[in-house]
Amino acid sequence: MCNTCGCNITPGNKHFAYKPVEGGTTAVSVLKNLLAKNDDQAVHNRQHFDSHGVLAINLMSSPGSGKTALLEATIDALKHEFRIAVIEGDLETENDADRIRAKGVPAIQITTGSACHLDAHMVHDALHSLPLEGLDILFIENVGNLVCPASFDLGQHRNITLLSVTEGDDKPAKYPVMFRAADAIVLTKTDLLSVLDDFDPQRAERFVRELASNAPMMHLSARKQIGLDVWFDWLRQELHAQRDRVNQGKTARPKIQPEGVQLHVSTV
Ligand SMILES: Nc1nc2c(ncn2[C@@H]2O[C@H](COP(=O)(O)OP(=O)(O)OP(=O)(O)O)[C@@H](O)[C@H]2O)c(=O)[nH]1
Ligand SMILES: [Zn+2]
Ligand SMILES: [Zn+2]
Ligand SMILES: [Zn+2]
Repeated sequence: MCNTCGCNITPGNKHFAYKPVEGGTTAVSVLKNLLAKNDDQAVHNRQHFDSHGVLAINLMSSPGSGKTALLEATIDALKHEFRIAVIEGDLETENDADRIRAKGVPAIQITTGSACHLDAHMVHDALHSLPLEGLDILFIENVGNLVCPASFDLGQHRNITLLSVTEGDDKPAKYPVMFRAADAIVLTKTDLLSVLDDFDPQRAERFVRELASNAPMMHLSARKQIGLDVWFDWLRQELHAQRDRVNQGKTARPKIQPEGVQLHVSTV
């Protein structure tokens, strides 16, 4: 069905995809249907989060950019201030969830098999195993992938895109869909800037602004604990905003990008 990367059929949505289809149904229409079903599920997930006053944040980046390391540093610093839980997405292994649990915070691992992103159905299955009652912030660490996760609403309120200095400062230009989906961008591993003299943070930011994005960019090193306060303040501010929305019966949707169909069906 997905003749580009095969990632559209996930453990969460395969019951929709493998229903008998009517004659003349194309891959594009099946995929559009899956994305519509995903969006319905995402709305339901967001209702779960809002009804418990939880702020849900989706972390996206290429593999190894430092998502789990940032979560570990965040939990170390904030676990007495906020009640935090994590949903971890990976193709295989329970490793990231084990790292989070070692910090004393509940974590649910979703192993996606061949699917290179999380979808709203997988997140729904996970969130019913989490103690949402009394939770302040739920982090969802998406599968390491700088393309597909940007097009799937999981029910989160905000998207964070991470860019590590080891990846090159041109990534916002080469992967515009992902960087346009970011409500905030985190430049990670800045402790390595002194040895990576070809990474220019200002150039990276210029590429982001060329995408007409005004997302704040935070520069930090989870390893060396540099620049983390700005990130923590952003989280505090977002949690405050989420509580105000909940009190007013409102919600917030992140900057999901609509390119999912085109990205996944090369014949479109
Ligand atoms: N120097 C340095 N290394 C870091 C930093 N943050 C993470 N790393 C290293 O980068 C590697 C990948 O970090 P992870 O936190 O596992 O990255 P991830 O994005 O969660 O990876 P996936 O879940 O596989 O996509 C590990 O070896 C980390 O120790 C940092 O701030 N500075
Ligand atoms: Zn894909
Ligand atoms: Zn990770
Ligand atoms: Zn439900």
